[in-house]
Amino acid sequence: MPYRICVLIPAYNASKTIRDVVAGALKHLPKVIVADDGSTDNTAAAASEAGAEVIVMERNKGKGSALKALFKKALDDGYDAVISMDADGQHDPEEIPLFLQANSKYPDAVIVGSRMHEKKMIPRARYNSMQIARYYISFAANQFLEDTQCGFRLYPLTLIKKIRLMTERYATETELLIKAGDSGAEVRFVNIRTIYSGNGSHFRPIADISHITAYIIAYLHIKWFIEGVTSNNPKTYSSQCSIRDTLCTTFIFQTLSVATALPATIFFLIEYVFLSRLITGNFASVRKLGKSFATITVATHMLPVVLLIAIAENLLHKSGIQLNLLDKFIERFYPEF
Ligand SMILES: Nc1nc2c(ncn2[C@@H]2O[C@H](COP(=O)(O)OP(=O)(O)O)[C@@H](O)[C@H]2O)c(=O)[nH]1
Ligand SMILES: [Mg+2]
Repeated sequence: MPYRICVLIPAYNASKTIRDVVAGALKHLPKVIVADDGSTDNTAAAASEAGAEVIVMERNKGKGSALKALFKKALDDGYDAVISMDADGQHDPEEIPLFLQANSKYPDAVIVGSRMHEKKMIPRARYNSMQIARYYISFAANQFLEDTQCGFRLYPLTLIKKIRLMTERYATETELLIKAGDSGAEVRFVNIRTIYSGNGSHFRPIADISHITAYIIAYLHIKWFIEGVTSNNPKTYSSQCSIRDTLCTTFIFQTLSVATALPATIFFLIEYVFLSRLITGNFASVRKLGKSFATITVATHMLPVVLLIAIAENLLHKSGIQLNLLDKFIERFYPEF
């Protein structure tokens, strides 16, 4: 059987752009499936006219739900891998071959588009939050991840089958990277163009960032709790443990995790330093990455400071004073590794 790959596009009110995205993708792969997620414009008709198969979802449920429906469809249709793309023109279909080439070299890896090499093209606040997010998501995924927020990706479906997705909206793509990495998969990157097309965004900065942040912290608390008391155990995710999956998305657990994030890192630091005498190789993922818990603890305690600097810079900016402390601060405490 030949290796089959299709393109998946979650779409919501994207009638202006979906036609070109579908037509562009069909130049490189024979099958494009679009999930029209309760759009109120003619996204579904435009996608279908351009040659895509369209799954129509009655009510808008967000990108995560659409992705889950698309994965299910691709699995049912017997594909081996899928390429996900945004519907709004931010991903250039001409770059699909980059993913195909990477996939032929690394068939078991998730391949993610990275825009981080084009810092100047990304709005500053977005870039800064992406740097902080990737610092923590990298720890959760057991490897440094260049760009954690790009939706242009290739996923082998054998891997998707092993992951239970629990989150909604934009958090699902973060959950995918974390669970793929923490179950032992490799995540590789290909540089893609950064396109901010001015087609608007459905991303709600406060609600969606809070949602993603709460998930990451809840996940890391459970991961570090397990790793703190186990020896040489860096890969902690398995879909067989459904209780853990449920806990990570439970509102009370997420709230408690966020509220205790600062003292919890100190607790983990103590475990990292002292418990390691009894349990050799505890916090295996952190050690494997060549990091110490001391740096994570400092970084986490700097988060309220980052927030204060961001607020101060904003206020000063409004009074005409341009200050640029934040970028250096973030590079110092949330570096690449
Ligand atoms: N199916 C579905 N897709 C969505 C929804 N919101 C966003 N998307 C998809 O996710 C992509 C990125 O969303 P967008 O709002 O542009 O976020 P941004 O590019 O990160 O600012 C869009 O191009 C759509 O493909 C939604 O509610 N439902
Ligand atoms: Mg967009």
